[in-house]
Amino acid sequence: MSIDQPTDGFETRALHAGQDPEPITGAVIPPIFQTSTFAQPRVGEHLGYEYARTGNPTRTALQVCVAALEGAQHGIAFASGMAAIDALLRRLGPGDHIYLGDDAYGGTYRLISNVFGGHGVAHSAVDLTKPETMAENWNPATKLVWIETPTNPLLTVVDIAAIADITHSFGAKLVVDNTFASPYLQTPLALGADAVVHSSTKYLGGHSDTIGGFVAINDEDWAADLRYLQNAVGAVPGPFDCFLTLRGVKTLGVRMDRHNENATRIVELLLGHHAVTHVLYPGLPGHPGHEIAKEQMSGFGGMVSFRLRGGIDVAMKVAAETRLFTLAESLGGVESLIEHPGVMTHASVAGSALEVPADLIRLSVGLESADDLVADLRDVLDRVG
Ligand code: P1T
Repeated sequence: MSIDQPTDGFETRALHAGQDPEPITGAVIPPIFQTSTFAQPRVGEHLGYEYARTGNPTRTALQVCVAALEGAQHGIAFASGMAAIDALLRRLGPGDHIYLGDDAYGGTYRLISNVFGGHGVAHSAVDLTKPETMAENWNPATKLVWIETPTNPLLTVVDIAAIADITHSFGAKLVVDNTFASPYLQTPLALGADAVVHSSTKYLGGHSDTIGGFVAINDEDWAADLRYLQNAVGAVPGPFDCFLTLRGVKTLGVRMDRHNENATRIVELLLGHHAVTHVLYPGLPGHPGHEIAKEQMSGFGGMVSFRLRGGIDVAMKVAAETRLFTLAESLGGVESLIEHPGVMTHASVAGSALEVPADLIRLSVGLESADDLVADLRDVLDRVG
């Protein structure tokens, strides 16, 4: 019998799902099967694996584990978050339409508007905090609704269950990008989403040392299409990347708890600082999505955004002058990062409905000592304020 059971708790699944000891040697950790191909005993017969684009045991372990964390029947790993998003969007063809929220990762918007848009797929960016407006103006060509919650970078929270109901009432499918929350804080399939996508580069991997993407899904036919694309297109993660991501996943729960705690300390500092005009964090009682976040999340995460008195010049200075918060794109790693979305991660949304404020700073609050992080940020805010 497999050592993992669907009824096990989150941390137990993180450590054991898909990770039975390796049968030949007893290796406790799934090995890195660094091979491109697998010997076959006879023509037309194989031992479960033929060619490593099609399947690799290290990738299988990761797929089984993260699917178990999302409460999904199927997990499909990709070479990056964008590759996973691309595979899901391939459900759309010329003449189809997709709704996405008016705040989302810039790369997702670029792929939908420039790449799929160039192939005849239309999109509308809408305020999904008011899903009834989308319902009233529903475009009948819509096949997919695409949401992030909390969103990147404004940390807007949208009601997954409400949007799932609306989407399904029109016969469309709902995809939730769960990168910011991670399955430890939020499981969208249980709230009615049809597919969950991750940049596993972020909290799942957790150590800023690998790029990866993931789809968790229950729909059998869609899962089969995605597996077909995994093999036919070939945007698959290598075995070492799968190993690193799976190693990261083992500590997801304890990391997320500490991300939550450290982010709360940073939010307290920002709320009390005169250089700051707005603090965007779903854990704040005054956040417009706080009540929904309390319902659909078990914690508010490690991402904090804020706006500065003094506009873009001050924002650029703050982003460049912290000691511990490293100025860099990405998020979700153990170390703290700071960035200016308007110029960095979200440059591709400039001039669109998704444009972000020029005085916005985004923090990925890491696991350093909270006192040190608070002191670092306070120092730079005091200097500019
Ligand atoms: O970078 P990649 O693994 O391809 O994932 C793309 C992606 C998808 N979805 C969300 C919500 C994301 O935030 C990202 C990547 N985001 C950054 C690199 C960033 O700094 O925001």
